[in-house]
Amino acid sequence: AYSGYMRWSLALRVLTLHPSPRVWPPNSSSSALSPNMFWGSYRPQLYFGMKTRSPHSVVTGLMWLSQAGAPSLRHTCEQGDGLARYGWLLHDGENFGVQEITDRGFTLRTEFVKRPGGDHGGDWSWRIRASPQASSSPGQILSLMFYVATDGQGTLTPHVAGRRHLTHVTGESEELGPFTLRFLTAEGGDGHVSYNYLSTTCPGLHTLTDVVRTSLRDHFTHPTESGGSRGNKRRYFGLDSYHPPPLPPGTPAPPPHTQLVVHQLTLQLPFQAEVLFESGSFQQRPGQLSGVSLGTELDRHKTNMENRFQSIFRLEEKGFTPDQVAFAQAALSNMLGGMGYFYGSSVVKSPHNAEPVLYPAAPLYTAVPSRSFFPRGFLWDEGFHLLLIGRWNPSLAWQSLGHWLDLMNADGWIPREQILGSEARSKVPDEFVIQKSENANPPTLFLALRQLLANTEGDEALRRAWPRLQTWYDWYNSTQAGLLPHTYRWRGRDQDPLRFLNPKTLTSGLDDYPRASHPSEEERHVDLRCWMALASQVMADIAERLEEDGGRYRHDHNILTDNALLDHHHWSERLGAYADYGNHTQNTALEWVRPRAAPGQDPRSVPPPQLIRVVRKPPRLQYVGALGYVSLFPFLLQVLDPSAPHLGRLLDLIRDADKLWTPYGIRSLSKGSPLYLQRNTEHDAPYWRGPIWINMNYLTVRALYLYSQMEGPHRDRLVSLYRELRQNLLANLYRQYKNTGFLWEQYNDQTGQGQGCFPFTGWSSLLVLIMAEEY
Ligand code: 6A9
Repeated sequence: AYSGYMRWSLALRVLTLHPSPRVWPPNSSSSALSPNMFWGSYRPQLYFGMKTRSPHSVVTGLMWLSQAGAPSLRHTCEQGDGLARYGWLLHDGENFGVQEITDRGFTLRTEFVKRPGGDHGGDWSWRIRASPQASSSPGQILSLMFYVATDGQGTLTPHVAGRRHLTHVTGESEELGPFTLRFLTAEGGDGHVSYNYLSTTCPGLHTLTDVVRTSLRDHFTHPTESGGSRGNKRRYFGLDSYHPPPLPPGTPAPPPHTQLVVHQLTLQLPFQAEVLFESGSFQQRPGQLSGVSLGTELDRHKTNMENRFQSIFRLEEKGFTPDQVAFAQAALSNMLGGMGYFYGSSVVKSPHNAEPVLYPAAPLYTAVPSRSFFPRGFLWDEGFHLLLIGRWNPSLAWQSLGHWLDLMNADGWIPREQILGSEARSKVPDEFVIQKSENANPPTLFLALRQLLANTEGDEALRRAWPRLQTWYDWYNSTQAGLLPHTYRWRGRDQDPLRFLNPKTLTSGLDDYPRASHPSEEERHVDLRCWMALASQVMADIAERLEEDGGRYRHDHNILTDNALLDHHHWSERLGAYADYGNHTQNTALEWVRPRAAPGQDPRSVPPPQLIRVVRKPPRLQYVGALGYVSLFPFLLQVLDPSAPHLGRLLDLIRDADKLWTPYGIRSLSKGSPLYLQRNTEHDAPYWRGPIWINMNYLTVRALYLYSQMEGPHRDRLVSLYRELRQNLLANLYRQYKNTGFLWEQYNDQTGQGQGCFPFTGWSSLLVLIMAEEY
């Protein structure tokens, strides 16, 4: 609509970061200002690895390779690896972590602990214990590969004893200064260790697995006592040398971006290996952090964490068994151990640019929903994550929250999914990379903020965040407004009406949850309205805390919580619940349609049949007849008055097993809803159309609890529903974790079984707060 100068200045605004001082200035994560948080397991996409919170960190990691059967190299967390279980048992987000990984026939225990000192983030040590499972055949041989790699800056020097034994690596980088990485002699095995190493360069961190894989040769032999008749030697796959794939003639070789040094040790199970990182500026080192002293440090941190966990969540007092407490500790630990530090640019599309363009490069310290499948930041997921993280350590929550707000542009937009850096990019198919500048995502950071306001620890960050929060709030109000005053509409719904049974609304976070069948300007979305009611309240509270003028936020809040107006816009008497409104028909279906050959056309050139949507009855403006999570929002976010007549009716729907209630939690869409468990396309299985999601169940359980504390006619019912739902959720999550080894993305509403991706230790970990009754 705009032309020339106007258009380009709008295009530029999209790519311009918000001009107010950042909540976390660029150096705030540096070793100088935040030494104890400099190193960490900030590569959650790996089974085990560490880096620093700096843009182009030197990285370290572990790969392993079982020498039994077909070789399969493990490095990045992959569902396809088929590991029986893996995850952090303990991880305090700051000092140490203990993880257990069950592969085929053996278990790896990976532990790290940090030791502050010097000017560059201090030292750390790793201990890897590899043990055979009782059932596995004796004499199994395993290789561990420890590596260190640069990301465009710094140098590494391998130190090799004999032919192939890498004993240590010295190096230096901008942010680490000089350092040494030592590989101590492994203990255990049957006394024989075979060594290999690799020192090479490659185009970037995203190629590490490939480089190592293609450097393996199986002509090495490992001496064993039980090796059988052939001279007690066994062939194994070892690192040999890396030969980059041939380039087409005339193509210049890409400049080496990454230097990679790998130490491989091969030995019989069980054994234990230690790796030590020593910072050059650490002057008064009280001895090596290895062996007994490493064990002592790990124990000290474990005890600290267990005590702190006990005092914060008090699960023993609530009658949980030690095993259930360990389950909760693992859930929290996976949330914390899933925190990553990413750096890079989003790829952004705006209405003012024909082509996608790069957003400014920036850092993001954030938790991730899933280490295997989505190891990156998602805006609305993070608001839920921070509810748990903030209870454990408000400072970590503030650091993440500030990083997210610092990604805001001058208009007030924050890209929803953060795919930053080459490692993150390599995990995402191209079509999912682009972020659109008109698209929102629920402002759940306000949920987190409301909780963080309970103490004053973050007040300085809050003050810096204030201008950004104001712009953010305005962005929702100006870009996601509905046609009528005080109504809202998610932008960015799928536009192609032929392709989808019901066009998706990815921006709402509820993806394929049914909305109006025909997206239009008349639409209004009740979930977004309730999110904005929450936002207005938190904005007013923050203004008060900062002694700023919050009048307009209070004003908005009063209107958005006016129950008569809410009912007027969103109560559907026919549905008996709150609803979206829009151009809608219930009478749609997917059908196979075979295009007809034109007269005289060769029948073989007619395109194959297509599954498309057919509309049997034309849409009209009306409430959308979908009953599910969206129908509950005024209750979930406490917009509804405790004495509202509709409250009782929502409780009926919640408790009705033919509608939302299951023995495992509240399902996303009523059994009686037309789109219940319906696919959206041939390839799109139902997602938010029946399964149980834990973020929404957390909000439900919490709402039941909060309303049960208020004066009102339904208190007894609220109390009993609260108890029942809490019990159902916890029993099922615990059972699934025990049976499958993982927490999952969603849970089947018929069986309670975990489904979707795993491990999913994002909002599913909110179970800890449900156990602790922290709402
Ligand atoms: C697809 C495939 C390797 C979908 O938890 C993150 C989000 C939620 O924010 C959202 O509410 N998940 C939920 O409906 C996962 C989204 C994953 C999209 C990436 C690319 C990568 O394949």
